[in-house]
Amino acid sequence: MTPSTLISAFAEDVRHYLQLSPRQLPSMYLYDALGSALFDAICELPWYAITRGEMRLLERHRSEIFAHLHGLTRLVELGPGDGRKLKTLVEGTSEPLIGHLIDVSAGALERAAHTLSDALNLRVVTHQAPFEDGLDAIMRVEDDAIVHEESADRTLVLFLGSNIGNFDQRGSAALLTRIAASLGPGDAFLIGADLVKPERDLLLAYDDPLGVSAAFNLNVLLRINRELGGTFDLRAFRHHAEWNAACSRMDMFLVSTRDQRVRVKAVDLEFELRDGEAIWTESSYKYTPDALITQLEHSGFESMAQWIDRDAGFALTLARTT
Ligand code: AVI
Repeated sequence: MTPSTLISAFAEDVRHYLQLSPRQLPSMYLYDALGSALFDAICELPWYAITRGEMRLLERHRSEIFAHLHGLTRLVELGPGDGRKLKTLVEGTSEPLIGHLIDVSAGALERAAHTLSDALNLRVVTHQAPFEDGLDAIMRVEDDAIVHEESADRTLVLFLGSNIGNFDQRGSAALLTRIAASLGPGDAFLIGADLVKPERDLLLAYDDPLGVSAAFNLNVLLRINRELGGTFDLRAFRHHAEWNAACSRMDMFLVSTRDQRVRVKAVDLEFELRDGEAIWTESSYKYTPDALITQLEHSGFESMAQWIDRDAGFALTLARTT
């Protein structure tokens, strides 16, 4: 996808989602350069335990993970973030590996590739693409290799950081099924998922006392103003996070603090927001360990092992295709 295609997809989505009821903005647009930096800051907060919990699990269990995967030559990470998780994992083996990184953001790929540049046993290849397209492209080439070289190379797909949490039930089922379908016999999948925990912990994680989560959320309005000629007054919105127990998810909103009129010039959109009206910007689904395994099983995987960090309430699950 070229940068101009990405911008017009952003414009199209802003126009479409802001006119829904309730108004929404897809969470993927939270991650411009500033949004990504604010998300990195969230990961350092004492109240947001996902990143630390997952790093502990990767460090503790990486040898075991590799012991399950004979003939592994290829790692494919969907959304590698800053690259530190993959680096921590590959430090658990001295075998030479190829690491394919897939992300829509060129900046994120550059950053991850830089972090991984001193992992001596890993050759990094980046793919600026949506997850499914990138994965298909990589596995097509792999198919060629198998046909032409009769190689038995194995692939491990990584989907870490509880990124699965930002997909709704339908979206996550579709993505997991697609991943399973793209893999061959003997290939594997490692997924990190945040677990259901006490509501007060979740509220602190998504509405922290330092206001970093609020800045992360509000930044999407700043982005619309800058890239699409929006007229959002950031001071007239507040961040709100709440636990939706029925759906097992945290929801984030930007709530208008007065009656106001907003324009987004690039898409010729103008609308009224009432005092208290909310724009829904993200959902973060929380799993139980069993629910995650069940979802994997419904998507064409069987679970091989699961490790849980009780302090963070976080699970890493290794699965293979059935
Ligand atoms: C990237 N994703 C897994 C984060 C989450 O926890 O859902 C994004 C995030 N939103 C607010 N804080 C962090």
